Parts: sequence; structure tokens; C-alpha cells
Amino acid sequence: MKSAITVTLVPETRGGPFVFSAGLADGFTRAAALGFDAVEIFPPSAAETDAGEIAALGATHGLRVAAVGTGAGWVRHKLRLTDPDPGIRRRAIKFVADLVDLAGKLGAPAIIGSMQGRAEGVVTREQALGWLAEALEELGPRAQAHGVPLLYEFLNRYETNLCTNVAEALALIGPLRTTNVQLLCDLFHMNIEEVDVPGALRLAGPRVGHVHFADSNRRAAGLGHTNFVPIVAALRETGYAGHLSAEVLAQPDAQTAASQTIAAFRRLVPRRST
Ligand code: LER
Ligand code: MN
Repeated sequence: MKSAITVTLVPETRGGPFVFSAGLADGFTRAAALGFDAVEIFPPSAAETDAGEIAALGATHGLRVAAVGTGAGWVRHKLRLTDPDPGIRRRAIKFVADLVDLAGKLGAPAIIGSMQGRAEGVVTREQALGWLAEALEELGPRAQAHGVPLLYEFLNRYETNLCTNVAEALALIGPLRTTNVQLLCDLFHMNIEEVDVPGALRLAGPRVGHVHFADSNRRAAGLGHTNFVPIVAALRETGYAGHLSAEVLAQPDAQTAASQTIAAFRRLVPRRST
């Protein structure tokens, strides 16, 4: 397993679960200084993001891009893949597709998290899940063309009512024609929703594609009450070799959250183990 830390490029998300928020160069420099393997980037949109700059910073600092978030489509533009308006659904797919391409150029997967929206008003859960499945069918092969998976993130009940746990997420992605969708397991959401987090990770098995490495209170690992030992053991059992990516609050400050994260990662994943 590899370590990663989040860098947001969207000022509106300050105060949210992103560690570094003072620009790409700052994020890469700080991540490299602490010895992270990768950064996870939350960009405002593909058009406003310079893939060349990211690739150059990665090469300079010896860092990979672990994943690219697409939630700015919701935060900034109120686009959702399950909006009742077909025009908005189309724009939402385009927004994500452009970020799938940007991430793909960097060898990274894009994440569908808050862009999934929720069932509300005239939209039933069944209808919303149908639209979400259609979007995944379109975007999964697009990611595949770049040789990367598409990550679907199930969220806790306060953020969606579509899929809130591994079993529901597997029921969504299992029947798809595309086999290129993998699950993003966010340990903060799972702490709220799962009966048994290690058991849920074993259930997800080879479909675990990415992990958001957060403690029970969404602070850095070790600053809450999650026991990560059986969680990491379950991930090892499934053969997971991807990132543990710190999507956590910058509390008490970004630097402390980052150094706490890397210390916890090193305790849990000693060098030369996977
Ligand atoms: C939101 O709570 C979250 O976990 C993000 O990763 C989704 O975009
Ligand atoms: Mn997350």
C-alpha cells in the first residue's frame, strides 16, 4: 500500500476534508518533504487545471497522482449525475468526462463522489440509481481507454441516499456492463454506516480501488477512535496495493494533519510490506 495526501485547488472547500489548500506547488512540496508517495487533487474543473504543471511537479518531487476528485462540479456548478433535468445530467457527465481525461493523462483515476447526488423531490431512488448506472456505463470505458479505473465512492447518509455502504455499492456496480468501476472506500463514511468495517472491506474484495484514510471524526488517522489495525489487515487480505489517501480535515492545522497521517501510515504499513 502507498501513502497519499489531498490537495484542494478550490477555495470554497477550505474547512472541508482536504489537507493542503495553498496551491499545487505548496501541496507537492509539503507532501514530498514528509515522504508521501502521492497526492490526490481536487481541481475546480478540467479546463482550469494545467495537467502539464501537475506532471512537472510530480516529476520534480517524485510524487504520483493517486486520484482526481470531480466534486467541484457539484460545489461550484450544482451539477449532479442524477438531476431530474436531462440537460444538467448531460453537463454533469461532460464535467466528469473531462476530468477522467485529465486524470487519465496523469495515470490516475477520477472519483465520482458528491457528483452522484441523491434521490429527492420527483426523483425516486430507483430512478436516480438508473441514471447513475448509465453515467458509470459511459464513464467507465472512458477511464479504461486511459488504462485506469473509474472510482465510485459511496457516502454516508448525510451526503447521499443512493449507496451508503459496500453492499449497496456492489449492488450498483456488480450488474454494469463495464467492469472498470472500482469502489472508493472512505473510512470516515464507513465508520458511520458499516456494521463491521474490516468485514465490509473483505466483502468489497478485489473491487476496492482506492481508500480515503480518515479517522472516525474525519481527522488524521490516530486523532480519532478508529482501530486501523484490523482495517489494514483486511485490505492486505484482499490484496489491495493502492493508496491510503488522507482526505481529512486540516486540524489542528494542515502540517500537523499531514505529519500525523504519515506517522500513522508508517506504523500500519512498515516499509517492504504491501
Ligand atoms: C465527500 O464526503 C467525500 O468523501 C468526497 O471524497 C466525495 O467527493
Ligand atoms: Mn471521501
